[in-house]
Amino acid sequence: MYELLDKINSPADIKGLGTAELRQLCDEIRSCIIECCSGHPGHLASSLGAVELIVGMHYVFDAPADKLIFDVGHQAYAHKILTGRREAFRETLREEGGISGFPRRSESEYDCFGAGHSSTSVSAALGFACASRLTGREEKVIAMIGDGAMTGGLAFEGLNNAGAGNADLLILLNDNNQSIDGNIGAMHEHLLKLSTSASYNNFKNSVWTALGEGRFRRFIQRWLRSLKSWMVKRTGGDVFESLGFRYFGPIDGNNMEEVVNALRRLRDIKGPRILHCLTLKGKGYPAAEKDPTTWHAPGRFNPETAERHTEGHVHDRYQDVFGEVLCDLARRDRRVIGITPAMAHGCGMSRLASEQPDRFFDVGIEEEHAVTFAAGLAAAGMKPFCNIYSSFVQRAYDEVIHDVALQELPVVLCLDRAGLVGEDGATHQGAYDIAAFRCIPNVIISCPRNETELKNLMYSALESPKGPYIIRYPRGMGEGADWRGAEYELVPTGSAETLAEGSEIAIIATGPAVNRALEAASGYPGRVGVYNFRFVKPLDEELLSHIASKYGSIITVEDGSLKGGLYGAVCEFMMASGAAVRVEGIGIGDMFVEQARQKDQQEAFGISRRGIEKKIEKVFEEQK
Ligand SMILES: Cc1ncc(C[n+]2csc(CCOP(=O)(O)OP(=O)(O)O)c2C)c(N)n1
Repeated sequence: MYELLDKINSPADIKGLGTAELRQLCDEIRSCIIECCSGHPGHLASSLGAVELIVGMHYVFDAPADKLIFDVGHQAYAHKILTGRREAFRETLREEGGISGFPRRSESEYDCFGAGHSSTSVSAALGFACASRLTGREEKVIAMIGDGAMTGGLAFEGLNNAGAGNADLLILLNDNNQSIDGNIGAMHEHLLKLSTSASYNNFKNSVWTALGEGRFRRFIQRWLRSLKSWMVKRTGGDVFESLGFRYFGPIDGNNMEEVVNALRRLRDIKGPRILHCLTLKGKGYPAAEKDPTTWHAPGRFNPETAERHTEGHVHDRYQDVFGEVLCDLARRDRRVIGITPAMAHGCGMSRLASEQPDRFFDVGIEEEHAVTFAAGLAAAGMKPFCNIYSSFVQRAYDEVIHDVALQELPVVLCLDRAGLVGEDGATHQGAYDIAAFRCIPNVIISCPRNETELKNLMYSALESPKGPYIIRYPRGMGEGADWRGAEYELVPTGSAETLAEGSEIAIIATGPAVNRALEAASGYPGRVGVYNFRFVKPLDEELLSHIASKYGSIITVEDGSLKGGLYGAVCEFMMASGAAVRVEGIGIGDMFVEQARQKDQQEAFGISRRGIEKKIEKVFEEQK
């Protein structure tokens, strides 16, 4: 079906190709990515933009001996296609048991370092470079990082260490001038300035190559430095050179010839060096070029017409509720601020960005900074709503403890994508937030069971004088509650709700799983009670004591880790109170959860009507 691509089974197969053939290969890889992503939703635009850079890396370097490390890893589809996974990629991308959307060490020897979260590549590459030096291996180490990922604090830490240590490391900066939304921040401005001083850099690099080794080169190098310092005044300074890297570029990262020439030149230079490559996100698919934010991860689409298939949302998504309620609260209270680390579109905060731009802050991929920035705002009397995906807040653990909880600052931490997330797989599961934060003093952890409860918890969090006030809710569609029609109601902190009284088994559930518990319990009227523990911390201890005195068995249900989660909390309470009650838990076990459809993952852990029914039957059976 693809004239060239079908013959490529490993990077060795591209080594003999000429430039025209490499260009054709890039076209075929693009078609393959578009065809595959149209039916297997994935990260389309980023992968399309990086094709020439990846082909160039495999052409010039010798993986797997040479180490190619991808930041985030969502742009690495061409790498998967070239490294013996073409058919599996086409047939199983992001499916259960199939090819991951990110590099994975367990998937291929060519994936030397796994990813999914941003800004790790420089540090990981430095690790490889140091190991290579210490063991006397000759391998080259190349990290590929986007301009968005380069804004993350971890990337700066890596640069700081690598530049000072004179590490032998090449960084390919894939600068498409976009994160998911438009990229932001001072580093972004700096890259723009560097791009516009391209003529100086081209001049410098040609002189460097033409001179060869020797004293004359060193003299010219000094002269170039003075020229650079003049340029520095004009461009605002080259941060990479100041950090000890040799900066090359910018080059056109979608021009195959330029990419190969630059990589060949840089392959044999030693030391920390960075090649600045300008690319077009979505390259080769007009709809994605035009709107890279929507086409970052567009879902299923018709490749011919670029018509996107809506996933049949019959109800509003939690993200719609969050976005609208935040705007409404911001209209009512001037102290309300919205903060997102680069996920405005995904979390629903774009609405606030257009309605109240001065109270909206996209801080870049900087979860740690987002939390401490929110703490500063709260200390100064504002009411920050900081929205972070559950798995990304793991980055900001210390900031939540040290800057927010310790000072009891009223920061509202909205954790989107809590629970099982589906096809993004193990790196993105929002499984650990309850367990991670439950042990921290002063933290309030809430989980709305539906859209209206999310609205009311956001309102209650605004009214709370103390924090951190965590509201965790899942990815995607709500329960169909009439949240727009409902007036705001204050939810007392730590209060649970009795939804059905029973006599034999009590189901203590949190989040939307409460509704599945109600459905399951409806088959056992009067026997199975259902309690909505919308706060996992503080726990409603009065209600728990009541439950302990009334029931012989408890089933907890949560879309999160059992260890340290609601299950852990209820067990601790029952042990401490000496209650003679048995506690069974439904939730995520002690394992990383791989990619699959979100519904299938929930079913696999029993976080579903059927799963809860099964557990009820098991408990009844064992009670006999
Ligand atoms: C720690 C962390 N925060 C947020 C994200 C979500 N995320 C995935 S890709 C991306 C944008 C990355 O931009 P860039 O590095 O420029 O790559 P591009 O997609 O533009 O090629 C973001 C914010 C993440 N993966 N990890």
